Amino acid sequence: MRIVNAAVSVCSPGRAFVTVRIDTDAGISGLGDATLNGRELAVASYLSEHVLPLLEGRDPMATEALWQYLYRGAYWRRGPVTMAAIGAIDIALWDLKAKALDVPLYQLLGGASREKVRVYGHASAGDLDTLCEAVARYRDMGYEAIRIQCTPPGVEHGYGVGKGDLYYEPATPGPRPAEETWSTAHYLDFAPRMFAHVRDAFGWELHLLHDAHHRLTPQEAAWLGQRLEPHRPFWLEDVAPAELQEGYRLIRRHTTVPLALGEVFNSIYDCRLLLTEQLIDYIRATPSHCGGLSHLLKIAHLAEVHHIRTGCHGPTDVSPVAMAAMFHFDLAIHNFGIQEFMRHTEATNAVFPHAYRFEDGFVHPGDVAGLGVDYDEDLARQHPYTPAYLPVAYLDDGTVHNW
Ligand code: GCO
Ligand code: MG
Repeated sequence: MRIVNAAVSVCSPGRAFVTVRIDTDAGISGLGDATLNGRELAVASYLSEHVLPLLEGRDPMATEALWQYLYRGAYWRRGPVTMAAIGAIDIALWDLKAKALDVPLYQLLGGASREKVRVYGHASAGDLDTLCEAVARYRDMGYEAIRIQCTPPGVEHGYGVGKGDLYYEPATPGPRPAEETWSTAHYLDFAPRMFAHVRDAFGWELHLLHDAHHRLTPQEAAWLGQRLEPHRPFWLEDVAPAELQEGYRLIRRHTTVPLALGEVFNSIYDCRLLLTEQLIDYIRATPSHCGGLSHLLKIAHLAEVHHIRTGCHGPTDVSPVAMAAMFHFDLAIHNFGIQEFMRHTEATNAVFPHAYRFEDGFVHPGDVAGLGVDYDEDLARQHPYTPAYLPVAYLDDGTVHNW
């Protein structure tokens, strides 16, 4: 079997997605997701100008050799654009390989290590009572694990707070990013009260997660971790930026709160120290941003040796193609922890019909050969690309902060 064609397309059924399709002379095709929120066209052009033309005539079953060819062959290593491009090709090749062998993809990743994949949903609101209503809604849908986000009083914009009941979309269409203001002092005062309020209302029946979205320093994160310990969060996510991996030593020394990190990581080198020194508990790297399944498997195996579990990033800005790749991966690997599952809109699901199914707080990837996802290209063409940016955050004196 040989690759005869590889193409990339960008569409916006509610939000933007970058999709790769690889075709073979055997009539089998594979799909990959190259979406990089707010930077979609950079990856699309990296693919169409520099990567896709290299694939024609190659053996699509040689997933590892092709990965190394694209990674080492570029000379310029790593980075979000390169790794999203390689990730999309890799996911498409695994889809193709599983279709060629007529098995659901998880069978090639070790087979099922569990019956189903535990996912967490997103409850968010502008005040605590509405937050509890959102938590109850997710609980009633069967979720056992729920992320709680609430705008702190005194903060103009809270990140992670959805605009509708079930859908969360941080990027806004337009030629420039939205501007938001942030106050760490107000947030630190509020976050422990938010946990206490939700625990009072729901007791210990739910796993509660929370995302600090890179807004704190390691010292502030340590302070927060200590105050959240009595409420036993499932995890505290992205408490501080992690370019300085050593910074997490300080957080770790001061709190036992479980730490999750890595949704913006694009290679194993972003987390080598975090994993080998056991500075985190959950690694959030995701296949479409981190070199595909071939590379993510290596990260997961290194994590396993160090008692760290996975918790892949699964926001709306990852298409159903990469979501399916995660569900197969989650079902198969031993050190799976939890999977983020933000719901896509109906418009997105119509463009990417899929076999994975949510039931009572768990997802199963389905038993269709390959990933179990299709791409309706005619429908996709009816949703032309709409540029959108993630917001930029400022402190109240005008200093740029981490969004
Ligand atoms: C999460 C994330 C996302 C990001 C988004 C940026 O935990 O799901 O923090 O909501 O903000 O993926 O593109
Ligand atoms: Mg996050």
